[in-house]
Amino acid sequence: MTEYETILVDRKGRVGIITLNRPKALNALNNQLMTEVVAAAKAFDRDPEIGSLVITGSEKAFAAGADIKEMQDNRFPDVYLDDWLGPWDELGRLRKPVVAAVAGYALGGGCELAMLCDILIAADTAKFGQPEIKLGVIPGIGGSQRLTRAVGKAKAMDLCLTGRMMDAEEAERAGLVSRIVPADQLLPEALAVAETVAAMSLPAAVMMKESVNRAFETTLAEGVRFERRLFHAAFATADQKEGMSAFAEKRPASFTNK
Ligand code: CO8
Repeated sequence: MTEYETILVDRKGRVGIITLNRPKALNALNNQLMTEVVAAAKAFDRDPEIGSLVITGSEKAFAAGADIKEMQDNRFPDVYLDDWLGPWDELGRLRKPVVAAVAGYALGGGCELAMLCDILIAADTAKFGQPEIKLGVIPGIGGSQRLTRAVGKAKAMDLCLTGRMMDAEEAERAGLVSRIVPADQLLPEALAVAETVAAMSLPAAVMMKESVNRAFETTLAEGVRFERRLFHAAFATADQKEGMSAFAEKRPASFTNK
């Protein structure tokens, strides 16, 4: 397996696990970490033995945002011409489902990274926020867009304009988080969810992810049309035949991802 310095990479069955690992900086997202997370995630995405991913951090911090010390001297022409942070968008283009397992701080880029994932599971210790305004900037990898779609304008404006943090309960009520678990159950729960997803037909899971994501990008009518085309296409897979035969024969399905 490739050597990384700012993340740990592991696999459990068909689940690829990426753990952010810059404990001294509360997993602040520097350029090296960005490059490594994107490379590791894309490698899992290409790996036929992997069906889903988990991205997690430490007990204290999922990630406390972009690395402020690294970026403080950035200049506009350089970051603009380099398309700085552009690689993060590649996480949003992963085909396989990604579970974010968030404990502690998920601030700024950390909250944005969690929102780039598909299922967000929070420990009861999680704290979410977009505090960029306190630094004189705004979010840079989709925070103002994805947070608004997730929690609505009122709460997004509240969080982004004041820079305050919200706890896991508030995040779940607002629709950012899909479930909250006790902190010591976070990784087992996230892995169980990822394993459940990875045991499904991979083509169906990828279609499902693509179809749900389409809801954020298009009109209802277009989204329903898109879903209908993929639904029809699912009948071209061996897994559809297997899934429905297994139901009729009252046995568990055994998918081949074909
Ligand atoms: N960048 C760099 N270093 C950090 C960051 C950060 N974002 N957060 C924490 N650290 C470092 C601290 O400097 C400190 O280092 P040292 O020991 O060398 O002084 C160490 O981590 C521990 O931090 P604290 O001592 O501050 O720990 P506390 O428990 O007292 O406080 C907090 C924890 C509240 C999380 C506090 O560290 C904090 O406020 N951090 C900054 C949070 C923040 O403003 N995040 C937003 C950053 S801007 C951003 O994300 C822009 C998004 C644009 C794109 C994103 C691309 C990835």
